[in-house]
Amino acid sequence: KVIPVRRALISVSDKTGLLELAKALAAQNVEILSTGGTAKSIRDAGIRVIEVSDFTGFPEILDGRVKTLVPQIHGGLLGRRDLQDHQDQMKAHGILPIDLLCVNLYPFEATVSSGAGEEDVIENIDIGGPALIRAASKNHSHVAVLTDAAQYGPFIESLTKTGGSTFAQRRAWAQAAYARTGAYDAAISAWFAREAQEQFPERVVFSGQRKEVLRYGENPHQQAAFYTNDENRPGVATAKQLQGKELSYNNLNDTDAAFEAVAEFDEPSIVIVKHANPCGVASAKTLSEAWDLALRCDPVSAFGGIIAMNRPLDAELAGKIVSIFSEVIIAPKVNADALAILSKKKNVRVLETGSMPDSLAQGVMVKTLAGGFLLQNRDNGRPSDFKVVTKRQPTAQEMEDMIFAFRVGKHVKSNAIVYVKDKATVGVGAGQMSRVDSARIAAHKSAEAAEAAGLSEPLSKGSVVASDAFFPFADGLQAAIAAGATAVIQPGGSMRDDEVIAAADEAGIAMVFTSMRHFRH
Ligand code: 93A
Repeated sequence: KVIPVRRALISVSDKTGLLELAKALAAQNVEILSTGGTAKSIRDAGIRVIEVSDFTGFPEILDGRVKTLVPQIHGGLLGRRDLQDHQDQMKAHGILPIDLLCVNLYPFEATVSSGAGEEDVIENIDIGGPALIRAASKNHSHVAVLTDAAQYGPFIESLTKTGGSTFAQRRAWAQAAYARTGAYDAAISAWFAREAQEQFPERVVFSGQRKEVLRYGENPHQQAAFYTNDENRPGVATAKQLQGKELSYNNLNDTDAAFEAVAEFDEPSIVIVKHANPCGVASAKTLSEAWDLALRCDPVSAFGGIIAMNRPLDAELAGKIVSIFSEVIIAPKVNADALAILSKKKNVRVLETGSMPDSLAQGVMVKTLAGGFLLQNRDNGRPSDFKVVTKRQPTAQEMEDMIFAFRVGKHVKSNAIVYVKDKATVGVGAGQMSRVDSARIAAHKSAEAAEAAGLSEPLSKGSVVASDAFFPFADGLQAAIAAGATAVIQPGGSMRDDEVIAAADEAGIAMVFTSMRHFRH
């Protein structure tokens, strides 16, 4: 049965399609009620509209937090047309029926993703809108509810032809309406959950399951044990060991560093780690290609290293890996033919994790110090704001390599300097007390690697370079320029940024600021 529309309430944050709808309603002599901003848009288009506050005699108060949360509105949406008792009560309280509701909500989700601050986020929690939607949808036998501009067209068509809408239409719109308010509340609760995780309780208790007592700690005179406390995170704590000697304390620490680093990349990638620092990282079309490039970066350090990958380990790669001595191999999956090849080196520890972890996941890190400990969230940050600060713009290839280099740098101990070419590291400087030393060491390594590969020029020639924190002086940058880098990525924010930018401009290289630092100590 078609229910005619005589009175409509429109309250929309997103004004898309609003005027077409209002025009169609006005053409059918429908009385339009509306809230502040929406009423203004309709009025400005020359269409007759009544402000909700005029309709109810109650003003919008509390900065608009209370606009439509009044009995005249909710009574008008909820009153049953088929019950005399409801009709009598509405009459007694001066409540007029509202036959159509059109609402879209404050843009909570968009506000959160824009990175807005807490106050803005909270203010964008719509209360009146969902209340209206839920009320009208409950009474869908009598009231039509539109929550999406895509529904306006079919509604207008039906209104123009019949003066109203059918039960089937109203029921479908009610279902869509509850889906929308449900999703909206889920987004709000997810925001609260994320916020809560960012704060630590007054008293922190660490608990875990002892997985094994280790032979010793970092050194043979230290006792050690391995505890696990998150069985859902794929990685070293939950991996299955397929073969090899018992894992040592240092093996576990290094393997974790390698696997967490390789999880940063989407393409087939390899990370080789020594002493918790990457000494070769590469992404390529296949794991086997990535391996060749990762190994090229520092074949000397790769000896006795930890090898991590983000794709199933196949026979081709296994054949290459066994040609050098390595301590641990960790992969989401190890194919049977690959394992058969690795089994010839029965000491090498092979770990299978089942899947890859989410490198953007939240987590808490702990570091003990004498008489206490430090807690922090894990560094799951990724810069999204790349600002070119030099006269020269980076090429697309340089930009891709810089993002890769910066992401590798996050997993290198500070001060970290990482040279990259074609999504492969070609020189890594780690853990130095001065940034210029890291830059020089990385360049030196790249020259050595080129020599080992029989190349005449250092691999850093024509590379890009990433620095985990800003260059305090131009000297670190100059070392990179001397090594042949053509583009630089770094957080920026030094007192001497101007000098550093001038040095880059003078050398004709491109430089990008990320505004995000990746210290790792
Ligand atoms: O602040 S509210 O939670 N309180 C209300 O009473 C209320 N009524 C409608 N938000 C409220 N609305 C929302 O205002 C609607 O859901 C819509 O998104 C927005 C439209 O405001 P304006 O017409 O002033 O642009």
